[in-house]
Amino acid sequence: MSNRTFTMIKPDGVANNYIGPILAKINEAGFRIIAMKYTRLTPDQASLFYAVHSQRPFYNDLVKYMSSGPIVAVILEKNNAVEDFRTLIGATDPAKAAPGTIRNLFAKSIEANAVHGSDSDENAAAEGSFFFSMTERF
Ligand code: 3AN
Repeated sequence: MSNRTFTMIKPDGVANNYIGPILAKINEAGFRIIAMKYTRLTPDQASLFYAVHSQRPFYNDLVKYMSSGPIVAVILEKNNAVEDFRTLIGATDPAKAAPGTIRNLFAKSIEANAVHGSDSDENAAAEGSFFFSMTERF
C-alpha cells in the first residue's frame, strides 16, 4: 500500500472553472498536495500517457480530448492514497458515480469526466514521474 497517487484535472474540469472546487474536495478528504502543474499535453504526450489504453476503441478520441485544452497535474499524499482517491472520484461514468463524488458533482460524460485517478501504486509512480522530476516534489 502506497501513500501517494496521481491525478489530473482534465480539460473539462479546467474549462468549467472547477480547479478550485475540485482541489477543495481533495483537501477536505485529507489529501496533501506534493506537486502541482498547470499545463497542456501535446497529442504525442497524451498518446504516451494513455499508452495502456492504445487497444481500446476510445483511445484516439481520448488522446484528442486530453490534448484539447489545459489540465492540472497533481501528486497527492494520504494513507491508502490510490484506493481512497478512486473512492473520492467515483465511477468512470459520472451517471454511475456515487452521490458526492467528484465525478458525480463535476463531470458531464464518460470522456469529459473531470479528473483522472491512478488505478495502482505502480501507475501512480509512473504517472507522477511523467509530469514531475524529484526536485519538483515536496
Ligand atoms: P478511469 O479514469 O476511471 O480509471 P479508465 O482508466 O478505464 O477509467 O479510462 C481512462 C479514461 O478513458 C477515462 N477517464 C475516460 O476519460 C476514458 N474512457 C474510459 N472509458 C471510456 C468509454 N467507454 N468511452 C469514452 N471514453 C472512455
